[in-house]
Amino acid sequence: MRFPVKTTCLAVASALLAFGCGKEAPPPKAEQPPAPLVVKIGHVGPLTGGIAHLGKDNENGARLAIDQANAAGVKLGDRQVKFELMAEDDQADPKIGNTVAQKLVDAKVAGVVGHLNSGTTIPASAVYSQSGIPMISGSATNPALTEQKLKGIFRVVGRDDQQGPAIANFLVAQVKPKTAAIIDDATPYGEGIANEVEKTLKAAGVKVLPREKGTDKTTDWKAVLTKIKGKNPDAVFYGGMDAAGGPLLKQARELKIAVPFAYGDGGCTDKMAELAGAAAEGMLCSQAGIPVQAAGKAFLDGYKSAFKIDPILYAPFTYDAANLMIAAMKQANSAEPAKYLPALEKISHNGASGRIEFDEKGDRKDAEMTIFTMKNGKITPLAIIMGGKSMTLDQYAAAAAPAAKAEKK
Ligand code: ABU
Repeated sequence: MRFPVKTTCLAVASALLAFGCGKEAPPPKAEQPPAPLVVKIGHVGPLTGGIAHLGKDNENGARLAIDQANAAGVKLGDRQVKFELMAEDDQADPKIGNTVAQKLVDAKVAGVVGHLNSGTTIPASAVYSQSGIPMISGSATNPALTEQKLKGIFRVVGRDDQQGPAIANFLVAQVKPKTAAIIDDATPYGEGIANEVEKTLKAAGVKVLPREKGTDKTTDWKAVLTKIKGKNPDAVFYGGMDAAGGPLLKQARELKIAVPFAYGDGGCTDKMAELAGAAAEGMLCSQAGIPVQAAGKAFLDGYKSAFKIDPILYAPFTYDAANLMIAAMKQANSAEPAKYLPALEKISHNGASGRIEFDEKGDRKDAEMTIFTMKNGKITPLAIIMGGKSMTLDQYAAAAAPAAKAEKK
């Protein structure tokens, strides 16, 4: 493009006059605050498939913690922080779990809440640990997760070698079975907790029938149940999740197997009543932590207001897991994993699920155990075992009241 010579000269001359001949330059622009520091936190669980309801519940817990932290405002150094949740679906499949773990590592997340299943969490934990990224599961209970002693790997629930004996001892005390049948879903969680229950039942003098197996996708249990019926046990324990455990109970009652059924945490949801109907009434189950009803008020009110539903099972624990990472970052004044991990290892935090500290393996110290029954279609706590003492929900609430007051919002 050609500019007319006359116009160009005039423009240059007036610019020189304006700034070079006594006229003041405009004041410097006010300094802009630095852009917020974006800190990504990953969450992984199954968001599709039979236990997607539990994966979404876990994700909601982590999301609530992040939304509350952003609303309250967090600064690291002189930078305002904006936390972002990267929520991924591992479909409860170990291979997909590892692919998703690598995706989060590549995206440079500062930490990961998850995964949900022991079967995905155990292999994925190696990916995170090798990359120096802290991971806290809010639901994986298989002891092998922390027995690997990988750096930066934690869980905020108890373990199946605590939960299995708790539900088995309750079954022995309440039902007094002479013979018990045990079925599992052949996953690390289902098989692992079934083994713990079997050990405890045998130690209490109960005869345990040869193990029966399905998968986490089994919905037709008739062949297994017919075999069990022929052996006439006094009680049945199922190691697995509610998606397969519900149809199991429904079909057992249809086959006129009337004995008590017991489950671990994976089968300890109201979904059991949805899947098994009236057949679920009176079932027993355990959780490797406090019941959701006993979680802190800031969590319960926040969850209901954000998602318009009640939390199901593990959401208080994933909420705590995300808050633990944020608290450790604040203590270290950094979201860099290598800088905040030492603070996380020695954290002491009053969370929605009670006081949380980790032992040297990354397990939660003094995890509570709860025993439930299904009453009027709702999973209802019968006993909370805390520090070796069994108490009711009301007694727990009174004992936990001082910590609940200090619950970090
Ligand atoms: N704790 C039960 C469900 C999660 C797991 O696989 O451990």
